[in-house]
Amino acid sequence: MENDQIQVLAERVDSAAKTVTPIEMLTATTPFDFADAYKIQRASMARRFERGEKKVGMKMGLTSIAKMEQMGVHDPIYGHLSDEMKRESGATIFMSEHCHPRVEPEIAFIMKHDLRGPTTAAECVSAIESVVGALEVIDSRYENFKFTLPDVVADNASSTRFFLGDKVIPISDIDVSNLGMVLKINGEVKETGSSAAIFEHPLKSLAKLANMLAEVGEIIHAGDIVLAGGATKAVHLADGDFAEVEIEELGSVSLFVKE
Ligand code: OOG
Ligand code: MG
Repeated sequence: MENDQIQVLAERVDSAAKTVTPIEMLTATTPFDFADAYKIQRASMARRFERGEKKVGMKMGLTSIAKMEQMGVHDPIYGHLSDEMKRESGATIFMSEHCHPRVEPEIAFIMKHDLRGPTTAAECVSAIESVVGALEVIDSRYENFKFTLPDVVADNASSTRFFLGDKVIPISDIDVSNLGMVLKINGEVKETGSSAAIFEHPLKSLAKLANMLAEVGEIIHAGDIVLAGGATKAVHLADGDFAEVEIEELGSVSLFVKE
């Protein structure tokens, strides 16, 4: 795909996010492959960075084996995180800033050193500083939250907001392989799961991200926040909701939703 076309599609998805207006899938009129989808993602992030947003990390998506099997894919996807998307636990999101937000429980790694693929889950550990619990709010810019995989990649893997818990645990003090989690909305249990659902092991997800980035000559940087991927299905959010996840060892992370 020509660069001009990449820029046109990046503008379309970026302005859908900016104006909170869902759009038709990009591939409905212009089919493209994964390589072009990531170029569109990077071009749309470049527009955000030109407006002053700062990159703070990366996220993995579709890491759940069940979800991947269901969608007939073998690889997860990744997206970019900016400071504009970052919130503290207990903060509020506004429906007016989202098309159709959903929330999912995650865990996040804070990186101590650069991490360069090819690498393995075991090798990744020494590049990590600490682990925190997280909630991610995803909000597809496509009508009805429906998309093909190249579409969702172009849309920066539906990234919109993420919330980090305040319990920061050094990686040496925690085994992240099987942390139980309970997601409640307004006190009602909506999803339960384990960090083991994140690509079988959150460290495997981190290694996979480094390996996918290596294919395009990029790395995970020291200081980056990496969201490892949703541990359960994502749950719809509506005005007035209070969402809270309780994660074994990592404590709780919460958010409010207002109009
Ligand atoms: C894509 C993003 C998925 C995750 O953790 O699986 C994601 C989507 O489902 O809209 O963030
Ligand atoms: Mg996610």
